Amino acid sequence: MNKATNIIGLVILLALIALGAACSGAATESGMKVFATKKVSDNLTITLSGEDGKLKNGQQEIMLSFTDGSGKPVEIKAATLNFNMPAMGSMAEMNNAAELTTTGTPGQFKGNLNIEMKGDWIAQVSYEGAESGKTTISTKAQ
Ligand SMILES: [Cu+2]
Repeated sequence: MNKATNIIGLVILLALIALGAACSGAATESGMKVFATKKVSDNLTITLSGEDGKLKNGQQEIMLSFTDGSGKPVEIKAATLNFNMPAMGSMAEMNNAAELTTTGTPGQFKGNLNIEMKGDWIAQVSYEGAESGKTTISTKAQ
């Protein structure tokens, strides 16, 4: 094979990889994969996603998304996200809040988060905008 054929081959390979990534299931726009979801109403579904499709023990980036029944973004202007673990025996209640920042997509927030231990965490979400309220979603850190 000459150089030109090699380059064309490489370009085709990269295009196929990009296509494969775009088609993989449950991936969000950001390339993150869903680990928890809650349908609050016909007009609102809340989705939590992460790099490996799971909530991890430790420092990580996550995504909090608000969409309607057809998967379109819902205009949420402000949101908070806290992960709570109730007291267990001698261990006090734990709260790990995500530091949220807005993205180019309305209703989609990026979150910086440090989960202190593996186990069951209750994601506490509050939101204001086209829809306002608060809810909880069960999650598990692995
Ligand atoms: Cu704990």
